[in-house]
Parts: sequence; C-alpha cells; structure tokens
Amino acid sequence: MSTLKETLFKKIQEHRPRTTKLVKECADVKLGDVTVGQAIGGARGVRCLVTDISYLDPMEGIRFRGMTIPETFAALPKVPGSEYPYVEGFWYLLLTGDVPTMEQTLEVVEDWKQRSAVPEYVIDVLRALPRDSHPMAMFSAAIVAMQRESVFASNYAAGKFNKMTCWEDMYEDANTLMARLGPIGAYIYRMKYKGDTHIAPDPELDMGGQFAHMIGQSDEYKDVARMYFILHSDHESGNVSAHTTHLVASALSDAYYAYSAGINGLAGPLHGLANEEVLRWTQNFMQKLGGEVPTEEGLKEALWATLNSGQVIPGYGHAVLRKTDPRYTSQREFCMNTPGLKDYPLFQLVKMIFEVAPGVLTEHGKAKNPWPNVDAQSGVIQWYYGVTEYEYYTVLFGIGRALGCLANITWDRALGYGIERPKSLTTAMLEEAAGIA
Ligand code: AMX
Repeated sequence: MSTLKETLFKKIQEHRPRTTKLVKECADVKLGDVTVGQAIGGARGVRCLVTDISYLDPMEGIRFRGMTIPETFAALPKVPGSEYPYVEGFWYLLLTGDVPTMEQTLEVVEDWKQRSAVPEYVIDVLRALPRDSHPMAMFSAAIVAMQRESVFASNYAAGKFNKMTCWEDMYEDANTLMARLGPIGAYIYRMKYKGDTHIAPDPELDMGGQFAHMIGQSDEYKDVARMYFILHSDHESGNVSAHTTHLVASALSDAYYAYSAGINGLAGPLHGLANEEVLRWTQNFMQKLGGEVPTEEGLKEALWATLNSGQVIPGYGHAVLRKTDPRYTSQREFCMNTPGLKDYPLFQLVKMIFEVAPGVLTEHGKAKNPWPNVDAQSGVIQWYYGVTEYEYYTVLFGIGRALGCLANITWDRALGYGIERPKSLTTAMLEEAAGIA
C-alpha cells in the first residue's frame, strides 16, 4: 500500500467515530432555519453540507485543510528549481490533512505517472466529436467515456460492495482520473487549436510540468500550471462543480460519472466559464480603444454600460465571499512578481478594473460582494503566456477543480454519507407558510 493510501486509511479510521457519534447522538441538533428566500434563491447560506477538505470564510477566503493560500504554497515540497509546489503533494494534503515530505510527494508523482496513459478509445471519442464542440463538452465526454474502467463500478457490479472498504475503490478511480486529466486536457488543446499536432509526455516531469510540456508551453509556464491547478482546486463543497460531483456520487455513482457531471456545472457562465467571459469583456473593451489602456473615466463608463445592459461584470461578486478573493490576490502577486507581466497592458487594465469596479458595483447597489473573484485575474496570465483560446480556460479550471471534488467524494465514501435528497415544496406551500395564501 502506498504511503498516501496508508495515511489516508489511518485518518479515515480516526475520523469515523466522530461522524458516527454525530449521527447517532446529535442528529437532531439544529444548524439553522431555511427561509423562503433561500428555497427560491439557490439555497444560498443553507448550512447542510459537510467537508473537512477546505473551508471558505466570507471575509478571509479559502483555507485548504486549515491553511491559507500563502501558507499552503510555503509548506508543500517544491519542484526543484521552481517557486511552486508539486500538485501531487497538494493532493496528499487535501486527502490526508498532512503536509507530505518530499519522499511521500514523489511517491504520488510516480503513482500518477503509472496511471497517466490516455486510453486510445478516449482519443477516438474526442476525435469523433465535431471539432467545434466546446472544449468543456469534449472534456466531460472524455471523462464519462472512461467510466468503463471504474474499479468502484466493476466491484459493485460483482457484488463486492462493502460500506467500510468502498472508499478504496473510489480512491483508485480518483487517482487514475487525476493522473489522466492533464494529458486529456492537453490532447483537446492541441487537437483543437494547434493543428492537431501532439506532444509525447516527458517521463521526467511532474503533473503540472507535464501539462505545460504537453500543450507546448515554455518552462516558465510550468509554474503557472502548478499554481493554477492548486488555486482552482477546492472552494468547500457548496459551489456548483463540487456540489454536483458530491450529489451524483451520493447515488453511489462512480468518480467518472460524478466528475463528468461536475465539469458540466463548471461550464456555466456564472461559475467556471466566468474566466473566459472576463477576458472577452476586457479584450473587447481594449479593442474598442485601439489597444490602449483606458482612462479611469472611460472604464467607469464601460462598466456602467455593461450593468445598464443587464449584464453582470464578470469576475466580480461571489455567493459566499465578501472581500477580495485571496485566489485573485495570489495571481495578482504572481503578475506583480513576473517582470514582463507586471507592465503588460492587459494586466494594467485588470489592475485598473480592480481599482474602479468595486466602487461602481457598490453604487449600483445590487451585488452583495463588489470585490473580484478568482476569475478576474486568471485569463490575463494565460493570455500573456500565449494560451489565447479563451474557451479553453474552463478546462484548465476543471483539471484543477478535480483535486477538491475527487478528494471530497473519496471521503464521502469513507464516511458513508447518505444519498442526497432535499425536500421540495410547492409555491402554494410557501405562500401558506408566509401567510399570503
Ligand atoms: N455584476 C453585476 N451584478 C451582479 C454581480 C456582478 N458581478 N454580482 C452579483 N450581481 C447581482 C446579481 O445578478 C443579483 O441581481 P438580481 O437581484 O437582479 O438577480 C444581485 O447582484 C445579488 O446577487 P448576489 O447575492 O450578490 O450574488 P449571487 O450569490 O446571486 O451570485 C455570482 C454570485 C458569482 C454568480 C455573481 O456575483 C455573478 O454573477 N458574478 C459575475 C460572474 C462571475 O464572476 N462568476 C464567477 C464566480 C466564481 C466562480 O465560480 N468561478
């Protein structure tokens, strides 16, 4: 058994009695009430999910296993010669809550290498789709196509389902998926945008570095990939992609079905597609100005024009956060510390939007959070390095988001979380409850 699996097993055994006690002795303890507004308004703020992988504080932002983003980056083993950690070490942290040693990290690196070959039939599926299919549709199709390899599903079908050990099958599927998502994403990228030319994996590289290599990027981009995947990994479990993955897995669907569904949710413009929208909005705006960075006044006008036409300002606002997203800040710091990026006109504009948009949104008075989220920064970094195909950005998000979603559903199995099934009411019932029937 690998060190990661052994450590995870130990953690699961330690944790189980806590969940059992809560279910057996405290099941009636109230966590809150649900209002009519919440029932209609997307269950915002309803406290009914449990995860220990990450926690999102409205003011402070995300903590992964209790650690802030800077703490996470500082603690994890770094790829030699690089500023950023191994994605594989971060996976170890998300699953176990322990910061791995270099040796433990390299064990995961090796394990993923063994699992990373993309089956030929997945390539066939991708090639059978119309070439103008959205890359997220391709990504989702590739993931669900691999369902036939699910260890969980095959053991279940063979009557080998065991509530106490089924997490091990989920763990197998989750690791195989994690190992293949980068190469699948790279295949889609090269097939769609680089003349259908492909780059063989380099056996020396870690997951983030390999992705950069396989899309044909520079050495510098390797750290961008590592940073990007880690920053986009998890945002507790109520967001659309994580919640969808959890919901689908709760029916004992395997990791392939569950994460493919999560990817479909991530593809929505209010969720993962926002990074694409941000860049489109920003570039269109700059194009109108003949490539110049606008004045503050010009920018204000453009922001108001967007709002007055009934559109949202992409990259701003959040369902939970009430301050600037630390994932935004982390990417902003990356830009500030990267010589060419710091003075890059598109980054100058993104910086200016950060100075102007919160004021405009506050005056507009609708958004509960006028501050930027992760998506307001990520596109500009991709563009700078030559990943200029906006519609592809959500695939990058989806590769990273898998870390959180798959760690979560592995734990869901370990703790035996039930099938999700909230209760619906009719409009008449709401009217009656509100005394307006
Ligand atoms: N621009 C304009 N209006 C906004 C806004 C923005 N950036 N953010 C919120 N609003 C509006 C909402 O549309 C809503 O208007 P309505 O009352 O007419 O329906 C009102 O403000 C209240 O919304 P809220 O409670 O502040 O936000 P929410 O929890 O309903 O939605 C989110 C959150 C992210 C979908 C929303 O802020 C938004 O649409 N932002 C722009 C898109 C975006 O950046 N999405 C990415 C989020 C991060 C991610 O998942 N990748």
